[in-house]
Amino acid sequence: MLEHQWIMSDKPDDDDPESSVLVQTRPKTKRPPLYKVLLLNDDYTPMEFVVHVLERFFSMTHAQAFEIMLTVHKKGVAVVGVFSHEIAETKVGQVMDFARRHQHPLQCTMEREE
Ligand code: TYC
Repeated sequence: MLEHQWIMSDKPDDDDPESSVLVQTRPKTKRPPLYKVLLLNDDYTPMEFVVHVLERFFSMTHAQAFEIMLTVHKKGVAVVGVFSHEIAETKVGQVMDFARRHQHPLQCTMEREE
């Protein structure tokens, strides 16, 4: 993205450092990156537990949660939400902690969006 532009004087002089100036052409308001939260499949975590996790931490309806759980079960992984870095980290932590407390190997990770 072009955020600066060289403005030359009428009579450019390569030897004179003040014959051109760097000015800002528009304010730099870069949006902070977003992060995908991914849920991974495994062979041991019960389907109902995954559905409950999606309802509880990702505010999905039972039908939405069931559908996403099945996608993870069949494909191995699915994006369950897209958040700021801080919120994504919190969600991952909540899921991992909840799974560990219930002794399920469920894995949840985050990945920066392009
Ligand atoms: N594969 C698990 C089973 O058959 C269910 C499952 C779905 C586990 C999604 C993890 O993220 C997951 N019990």
